[in-house]
Amino acid sequence: MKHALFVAIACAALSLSAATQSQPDFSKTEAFIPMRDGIKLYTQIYAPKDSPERLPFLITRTPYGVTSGGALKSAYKELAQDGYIFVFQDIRGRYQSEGRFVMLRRPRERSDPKAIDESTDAHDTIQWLLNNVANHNGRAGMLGVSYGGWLTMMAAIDPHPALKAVSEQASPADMYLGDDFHHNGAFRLSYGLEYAALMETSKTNFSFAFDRYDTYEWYLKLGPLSNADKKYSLGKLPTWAAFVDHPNYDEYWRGLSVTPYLGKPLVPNLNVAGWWDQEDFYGPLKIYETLEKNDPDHRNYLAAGPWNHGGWSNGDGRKLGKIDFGSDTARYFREKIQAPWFAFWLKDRGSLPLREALTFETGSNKWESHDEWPPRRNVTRRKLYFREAGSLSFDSPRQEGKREFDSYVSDPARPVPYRQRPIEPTYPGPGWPVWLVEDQRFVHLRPDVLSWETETLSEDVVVAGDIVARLYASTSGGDSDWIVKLIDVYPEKVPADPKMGGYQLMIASEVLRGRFRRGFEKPEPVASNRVNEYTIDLHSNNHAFLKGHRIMAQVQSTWFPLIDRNPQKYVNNIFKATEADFRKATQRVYRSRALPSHIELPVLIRGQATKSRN
Ligand code: PG9
Repeated sequence: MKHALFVAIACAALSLSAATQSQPDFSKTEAFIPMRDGIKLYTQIYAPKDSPERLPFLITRTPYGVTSGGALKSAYKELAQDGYIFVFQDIRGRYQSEGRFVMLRRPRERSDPKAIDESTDAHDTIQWLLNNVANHNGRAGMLGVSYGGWLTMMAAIDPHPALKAVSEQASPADMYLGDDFHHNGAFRLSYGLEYAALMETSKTNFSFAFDRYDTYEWYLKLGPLSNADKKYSLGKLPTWAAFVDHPNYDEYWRGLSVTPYLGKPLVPNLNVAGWWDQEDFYGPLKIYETLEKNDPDHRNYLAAGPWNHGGWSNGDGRKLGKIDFGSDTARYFREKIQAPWFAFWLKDRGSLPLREALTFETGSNKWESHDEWPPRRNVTRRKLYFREAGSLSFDSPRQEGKREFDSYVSDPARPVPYRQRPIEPTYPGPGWPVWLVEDQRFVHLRPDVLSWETETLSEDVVVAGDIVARLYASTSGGDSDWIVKLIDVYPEKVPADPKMGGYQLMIASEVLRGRFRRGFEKPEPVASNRVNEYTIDLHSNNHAFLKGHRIMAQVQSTWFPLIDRNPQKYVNNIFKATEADFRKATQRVYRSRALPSHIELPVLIRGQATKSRN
C-alpha cells in the first residue's frame, strides 16, 4: 500500500546534456502524494542516478505548474551539481493537483485536527518522501521565489522535523501594506487585476485578454473600477471580489499577512530580496526584520542584490535593463551563497556563506557583508531637504512660513504613466520586469511631476539602511496619492557608455494614499488645502551615489496603471467610485523651515569601516 500511489510512469532518465557533464544524471518519477484529507498533489521527483551518498531532498512547491526538470539546468544548476533529490509539486487546485486553490490560503486553526493549510501540505509531502523515496539522508530543504517563497515560509512556521533549511526568496509578507496587491493602501491596479485573472480563471495560468497592446489606454478607458465587474465580470474572481469588499486594512488583509505568524525562527532561513523587485520587495525585508527580533539561535539571514523579481535565480545578473553591475551577481549568488547555504545545513559540507546579511552595494557595485541589517554603527541619518528653485540640499530651508511650496495639478483623466507607453500586459512582458530601472526622464519636467536636485556631488554619498520621505503637503481635493521617488542622476557625460549620460535611475520609490496617513484600518478624508505630514517608507537600500552624480527627488500624484486613480474627492470605497467622483486637484509640497519636506537617508560615515568584504 505504501507505494500504491507512486506512479512509476517515468524512471525515464532525465539525461542532462553533454554540456552539463558535471551534473549527475537524474531519474524522474511522478507521484500523486496524498495529503491528510485525502487530496492528492502532483509531484515530480528527480533523483541523481547511482549516487554514492545518501542525499537530502530539496523541495519547491508552486501554483504555476511544475516544469519537467527545466530548473535543474537553469535556476538549480549549481544545486544540481552538488547533488540533491529535487522535488517539484503543484499546490492544491493548480495544474495537476487535486483540491481547491485558495489565493494565499490562511494558516489553519491549529485546534482543528482536520484542518489543512500549506504548512500541512508541505509537512505531509515531506513525510511521504521520507517513507517512499530511497537513498535519502533524512533531511529536507525548501526554497522558492515569490508565491514559492511564501509557500516556503508557510512550511517553515510549522515545520516537519526533517525540514532543516529553507530559503524564502521574495515572499510577499503583506498584500495590503507593501507587496503585490497594494502599497500603503494604494491599489496596484494592473498587477492586481491581471494576477487575479491569471490565477482564478482556470486551474492553469490564464492571461487576461486585452483588446489592445497599450494597457495604459485600456485601464484609462475602463473608467471607475466598478466597471471591471460590469464590463468584464471580474467580480466572479474571488480575489477581485475581495479587493472590492475590503478597501481598508481589515481582518481579511491581516489574515493574509505572514508577519503575525513569525515567531522565533524554527528553521535556518536565507531571506532573499532584489533592490528592484517590481513585485515583492517589502516582503523578504519585512520577514527578515520580523524574524530578527527573536532569533537567539541565529537562524535568520539576508541576501539582497541588484535584481528584479527572482532575478537571482536565472541568468548571470550582470545587467538589469540598461544598468551594468560590473559582475555576474546572480551567478555569484547561486554559486557562492545559495548552493553553500543548503550544502552546509543539509549535507554538513563547507561553512556558512554569510555572517548575517550580505548586500550588493549598487553604484560602487560591490558585495558587502554586515553583522546586522540595517547597519547602525557608523551610519548617520541625514535629511535631504526640498528647497527653492528645484534644489535638493542637506542644508535645511532658510525661509520661514507657509508660503514656500511647489505646486502642480493632478488630473486623474491624464495620469502620469509609471513606465513609458505603450505599456504592454504585465505578462509575458518584456517591460514589467525592468520598469523600476527605466530612465525617469520620460516624466521629468511634466507639469504634474515635481523634481528637486542636488548640486553635482563632490564625494560619494553611500546609503545603507532605511530611507524615509516626509512630505508636508496639501491638496485642494478630499484625498490624493503621494508618490516619492529617489533618483540617482548620472553625469551628463559618461564616456564609457555615452547613452547613459544624464540617466535618471530610480533607487527607491513608494506611494501613500492620503486617506491612510494616520493608519490603514480607518481611512480619513483629507481637509482641502490644509497641510498634512505624510511619512512614506522608502524601505531599505544599499547604494552609492557617486561623486560626479546628482541626487534627485520627484513627487507626483498618479502612477498609472500601476496604481489605480484616486478620485481626489473623498469617497468611502474607491472601488465603488463613479465617473463623476474623479476630479483635478491642486497639490502643494511645502519646503520651508516650518514645513521642511525631505528625504531622510542612512548615510555611511566615510573612512570608517562598518562593513568588510565577505
Ligand atoms: N508576485 C507573485 C505573487 C506571489 C504571491 C501572491 C500573489 C502574487 C509571484 O511572482 O508569485
